[in-house]
Amino acid sequence: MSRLVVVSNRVAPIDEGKQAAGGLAVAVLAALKKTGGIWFGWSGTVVEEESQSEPRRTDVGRLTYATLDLSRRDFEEYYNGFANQTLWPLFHYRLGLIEVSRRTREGYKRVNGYFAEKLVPLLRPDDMVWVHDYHLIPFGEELRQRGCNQRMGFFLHTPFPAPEVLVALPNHREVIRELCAYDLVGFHTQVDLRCFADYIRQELNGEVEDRGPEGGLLIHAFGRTLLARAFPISIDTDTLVSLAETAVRSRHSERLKESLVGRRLIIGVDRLDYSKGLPQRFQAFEQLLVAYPEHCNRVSFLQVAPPSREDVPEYIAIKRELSELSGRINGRFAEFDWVPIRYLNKSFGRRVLAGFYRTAHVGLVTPLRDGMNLVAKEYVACQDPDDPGVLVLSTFAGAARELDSALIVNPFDIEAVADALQRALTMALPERKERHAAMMRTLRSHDIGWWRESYVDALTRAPYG
Ligand code: GDG
Repeated sequence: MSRLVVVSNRVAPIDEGKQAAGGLAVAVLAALKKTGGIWFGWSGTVVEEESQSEPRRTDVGRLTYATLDLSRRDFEEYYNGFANQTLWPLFHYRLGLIEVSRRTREGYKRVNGYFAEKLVPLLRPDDMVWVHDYHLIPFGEELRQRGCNQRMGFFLHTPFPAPEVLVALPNHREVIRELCAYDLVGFHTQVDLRCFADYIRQELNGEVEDRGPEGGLLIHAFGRTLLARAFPISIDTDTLVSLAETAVRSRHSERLKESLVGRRLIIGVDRLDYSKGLPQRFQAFEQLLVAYPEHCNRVSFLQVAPPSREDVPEYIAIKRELSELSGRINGRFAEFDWVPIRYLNKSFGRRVLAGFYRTAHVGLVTPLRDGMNLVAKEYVACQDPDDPGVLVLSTFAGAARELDSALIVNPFDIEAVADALQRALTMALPERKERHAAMMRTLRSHDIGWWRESYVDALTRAPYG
């Protein structure tokens, strides 16, 4: 069996206790543990000098971590610049937020070339290379230019935008050419896949062959043939179920329950990112208290929001906005013995979170755009099947395609989200159980193992040309 070489911007800290908050880290570690191989990427360290070092290698069982540091300039141009100020807002349909600069685009290409250069000596001829996310789109082409002909796959963790949005990027054609250097390109949903196919047809006059619902699309463009397919990412369902069963009796969960003194709890857990719709979510909770005042002093909203990308101006702005908003809403509604919004800018361990999810009566997941959203799936998996909470989920999260027994909302429609919260808080047990059971069937048949196996299986069958 071929080794798997996973390449991602960040390699999760080797000490799992310190595991980064991002969804990618959680998913990839679960995938690599089974196959063994290499996990290659940025160490997370920024160094002041410009010199290019060799990868740092650490072996843990059958898994090798190989990491590189980034110089200050590389970090600014590649990570903060093109990846997070151009591609991230673009792929999340936020054209008003994109920064376009040749300097950061060149920095992005330079770092991808540097990473490829350092991976080449570690590769074996029959390895399969699996590259993750928008930071590393040119990585495959950079490897090919260095003579690598291994099977190469790419998986995009964000949405893929409609071509009408993508063309706002000055060098969009070049970016798509880079994407077409892979043998397999994976997206979360059929919607993303359709947007990609639309671009290939409309902008490149490329050919798209439909291989049926599970088979994906064969793309002929730039003189190559590749397979594009949807692989909705998921969670380690069984592990989360058992984690939540024990975590709910932990000290943290007990403390949370005691602090509620019989009140009900709505929970949100998100990286502090403008794509997650947090201001609208806070306003929807405020609207619930206005429209249904019986919930005043009866319901609390716990929002866990660990800070993210703190060097990027838009993230500084959203953090300030949320502090002001939570302060204003709490000032307006709080009682001497009740604070409506508990807004926490910090992260918790996975176990603690699992206990919090299970304690909460409503999971509120309302991104304005999201590739998948693993929190939605985690919330469902952590519920007590005999007395489950209700998931309120944005229609713009990839997860809404699968979790259609959630209460699906438009996150821009604040009054409708408040109404959905009211419905969730008053839903009778039989309906809650039925909705939960339907979603659990999906999460059990399509867990993280299914995602990894179906992707790796498709990559094993490459090349498609
Ligand atoms: C990207 C895409 C896609 C959050 N706070 C804490 C914590 N988390 C964990 C959650 C969940 C993960 O982080 C977040 O994953 P999401 O999927 O919700 O969102 P992104 O970080 O934006 O992930 C997304 C994903 O990649 C995978 O492809 O679904 O669409 O944007 O697992 O539980 N974990 C811990 N403490 C926290 O405070 N331990």
